Amino acid sequence: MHYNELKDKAISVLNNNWKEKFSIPCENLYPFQWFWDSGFIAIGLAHFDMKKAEQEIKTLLDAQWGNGFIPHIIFHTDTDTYFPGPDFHRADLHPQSTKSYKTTGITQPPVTGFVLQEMYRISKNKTQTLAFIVEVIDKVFENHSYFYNYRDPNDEGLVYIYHNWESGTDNSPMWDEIWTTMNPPEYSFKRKDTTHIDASQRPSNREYDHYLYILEIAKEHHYNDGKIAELSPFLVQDPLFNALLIKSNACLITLYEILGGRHEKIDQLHKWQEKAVSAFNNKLFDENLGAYIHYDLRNEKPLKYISSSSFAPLFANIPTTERAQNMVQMMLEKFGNKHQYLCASFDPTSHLFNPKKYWRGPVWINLNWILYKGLKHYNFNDIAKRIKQDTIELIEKNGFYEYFDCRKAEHQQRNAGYGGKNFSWSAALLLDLIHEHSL
Ligand code: 2M8
Repeated sequence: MHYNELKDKAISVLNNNWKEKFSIPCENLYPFQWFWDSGFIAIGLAHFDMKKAEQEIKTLLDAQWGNGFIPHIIFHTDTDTYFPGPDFHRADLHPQSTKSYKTTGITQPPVTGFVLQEMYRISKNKTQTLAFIVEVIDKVFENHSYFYNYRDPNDEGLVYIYHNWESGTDNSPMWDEIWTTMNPPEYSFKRKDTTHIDASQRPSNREYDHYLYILEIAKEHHYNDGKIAELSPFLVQDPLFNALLIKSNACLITLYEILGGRHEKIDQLHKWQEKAVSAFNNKLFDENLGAYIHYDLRNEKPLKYISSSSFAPLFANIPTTERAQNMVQMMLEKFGNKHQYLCASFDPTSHLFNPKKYWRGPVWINLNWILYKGLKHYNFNDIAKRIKQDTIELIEKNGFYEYFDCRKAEHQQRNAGYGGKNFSWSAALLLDLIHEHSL
């Protein structure tokens, strides 16, 4: 297929998922606006309709709470085709939650800072795009303030997530150890996702019990951050989440410098950044594994597993060049043999790896995009090129699925794209990748 044809298809996926002032990730499975999806989608929209890209971000930030928090889902419509919906989440229990929208009381990886910079890079009318950035940038800064003020109880420079849905990598085997420390009740609830998608590709009901239990505890305390830090059975410092926050800090600094003035904000961002990068390198790097890992703050122990999140620090310029070289070596050894597409979401050499199930192994386009940018930044051009080509090939062969089998053999006889179809961020980030002619 010629790139132009692929590009047209991607644009039509995004246009079909556009709902007047925001985008849904895909029809049926995800009928609302999601935080980090919106960010990636805006990057794609910026390539052919900057006004829509701006609107996507404005709508997202319009749902920001009084304390700077941005919710992970904004329930724009009243459909009951998704569980758990607003009546379960009850974000209104928090005194500073938005009164204008129904939302969740959990968040997602803070992509907005780097998304603004990507939009500026893509823009053909920089003056107009800067006018938009002036309108929204302080809200993103307030969001970062929220994280450093409320999500870093030991003042380490690393923020925690209190729910696996906050990580974005919802069903990663990473969390399995944490589930063994909890014993939630067996809730009776009606899953909606498994009416749209083959249940073997989604989390189990028992896993959902854990997800709901954490929310029940947060609700019981009206989503009070102090209480959550004290009581939530899930409290994790996640390298993907923190790397995206650090990348977004850096992008806010660049954008504020372009805008001029705002010295206090720039100083504050530098302070957060210095502390964050050093804590990240000291606490989240495991010398024996040679990889960045998650840290279980509740049980005070590192989670010693390698996943695609382990390589996200490349995107935020966190490792030294020497460390980055070792990371790439390991990526090639574990994730990159010639029978596999890059990059599986979980260590393919682990017994916990499952190439068909949600975040337990398949390739995800947003992570590939993050890794591609990171590898290019460090001039690992061959492997960056391979990730880009693999990403394009997976979509060309299968269509714009939510996730893909990393085993090349699986793609020979049949379709090996899984989860939702016509998935927005797969289309959006493909547009961005094919737009860059080099590599
Ligand atoms: C998936 O998560 C939602 C819950 O947030 C779900 O499974 O219902 C994840 O892949 C998440 O990262 C993504 O933002 C969301 C929408 O695409 O779907």
